[in-house]
Amino acid sequence: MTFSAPQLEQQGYHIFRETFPANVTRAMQAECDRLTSGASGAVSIKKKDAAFAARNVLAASEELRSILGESFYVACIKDILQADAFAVRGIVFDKPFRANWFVPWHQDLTIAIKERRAIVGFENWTVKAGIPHARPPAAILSRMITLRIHLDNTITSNGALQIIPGSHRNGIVSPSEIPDYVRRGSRVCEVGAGGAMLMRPLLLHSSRASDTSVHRRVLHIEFSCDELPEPLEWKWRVPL
Ligand SMILES: O=C(O)CCC(=O)C(=O)O
Repeated sequence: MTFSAPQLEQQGYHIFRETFPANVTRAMQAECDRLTSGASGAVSIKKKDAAFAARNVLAASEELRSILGESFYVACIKDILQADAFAVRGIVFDKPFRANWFVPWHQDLTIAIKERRAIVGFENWTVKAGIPHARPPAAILSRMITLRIHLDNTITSNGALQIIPGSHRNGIVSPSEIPDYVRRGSRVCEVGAGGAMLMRPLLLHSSRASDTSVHRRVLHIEFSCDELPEPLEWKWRVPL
């Protein structure tokens, strides 16, 4: 096992050497394609009629829950977040030729919540795919962890994630500070099919559009161990 918790805390990310067996990766690819094409329960996100993502994939897929629940990666997350960790959001991202996209440098600052209520510390309410989202206090974000499972070889040319090591350690970064962080140096996270990485949602990250027609499917799952203050509730709270 290659995982080291102190390194994750220092750098804000970890790329595993372990991978899923090829047959399990193929099963996840097929399941994620089914969800991205709008299988019941998942919300397919499209651009010009081509789907490039699906939300709500964990709640919609017993198969993914079962593969992940038995995986080495989730055992690691339970260890980091302590036994009562649960998944709070699951998204599949692809960068298909007809619906390519990029994202500028940012931190993941919002969580999905069942119902909007005015609670101190929960700000910037928005609605994504019909679901209320808000920015919670930084303490909640700083304890969360994201698992990204790569279903294709993900390299610079098909839009691999770029990150700024250590940028998660100062809480929420204001947009005017981002150029300084970028000058300190970024890294491209190339990961093979069936491989995975962990990252803290407060780690600054971005990704370029794909230059190829090769799939770049990533199953992105966010975990927490915090209950929200009443009456707020996580929109999804999937034990794995
Ligand atoms: O998958 C990617 O390339 C980026 C996704 C992203 O920025 C995000 O999850 O916030």
